[in-house]
Amino acid sequence: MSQLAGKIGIVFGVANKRSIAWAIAQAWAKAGATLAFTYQGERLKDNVEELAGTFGPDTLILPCDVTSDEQIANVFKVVGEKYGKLHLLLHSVAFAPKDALEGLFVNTSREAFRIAHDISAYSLVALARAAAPLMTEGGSIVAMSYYGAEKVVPHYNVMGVAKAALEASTRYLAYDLGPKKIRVNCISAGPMNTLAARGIAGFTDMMKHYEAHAPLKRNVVPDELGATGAFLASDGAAAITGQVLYVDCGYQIMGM
Ligand code: NAD
Ligand code: 0WE
Repeated sequence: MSQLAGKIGIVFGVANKRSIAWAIAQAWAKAGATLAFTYQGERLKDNVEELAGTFGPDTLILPCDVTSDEQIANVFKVVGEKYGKLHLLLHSVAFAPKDALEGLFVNTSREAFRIAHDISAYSLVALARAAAPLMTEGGSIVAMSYYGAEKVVPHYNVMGVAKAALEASTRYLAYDLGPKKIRVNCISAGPMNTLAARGIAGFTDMMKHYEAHAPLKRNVVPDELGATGAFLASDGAAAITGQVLYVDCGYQIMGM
């Protein structure tokens, strides 16, 4: 219940109430953590203020486009000034230009490849590096991945390659930061009906496919991602680092 009491966390990737980041933030807060939030740009500021504001008027809410080294530096400067330390970091951020998720992977442009990797994979490295000096009591860093990192999911394309880079980065970060008692893990979630999934052709059929083929015969619900996020943040996961945990109703084990 209060397994995260006294922990300070920062959440990257809330866009609206359907965001996976919001589900995990709620679980972290319920377990007693004090949270700060970032938003990508002015467009999302009001949304995040309204949601994060439910944790009290004192809640730190800062702008952070992860393509900006300056904005990343500012976030950790302000968190350092306010709390002096940090225990938890959630990376729930991904983006690839829309046309790269539509046609063939072979047609991915140099620029779409760069953008997808910068926002969806390199950002974890940059955030971990900036967070580490504040994680003086140890820490837990959690990032969100998807099965398209390891198997071909039609149209996931360059995002699958970027998620493979995110998962490999998780392992190298776990090695570098392990001596500081900072753990780094990924949650590989089954498909969720969020803003990032909206407008993706065939997404409803994909949810039906998971329902039919996953051992549990259903899709994942946001609270279940929250529960896994809270577990990875807790001392129950004290010996788990560098891993990808599948929270997908078992879909990943299937061969056919
Ligand atoms: P979402 O749209 O709610 O969240 C994506 C977030 O990325 C948004 O908050 C957006 O503002 C942020 N973002 C994009 N570009 C950014 C930038 N330059 N700087 C800062 N933030 C930026 O969708 P979601 O489904 O909650 O996605 C969260 C994470 O979960 C992503 O990493 C996604 O790949 C992953 N994931 C999603 C699913 C799914 O089916 N929805 C499944 C597995 C993994
Ligand atoms: O990681 C994701 C989606 C991330 C994402 C979504 C968008 C939509 C809007 C990244 N970039 C963009 N760019 C946009 O312009 N998921 C795991 C959800 C997802 O997206 C897919 C999927 C699944 C599942 C795309 C194709 C096929 C399957």
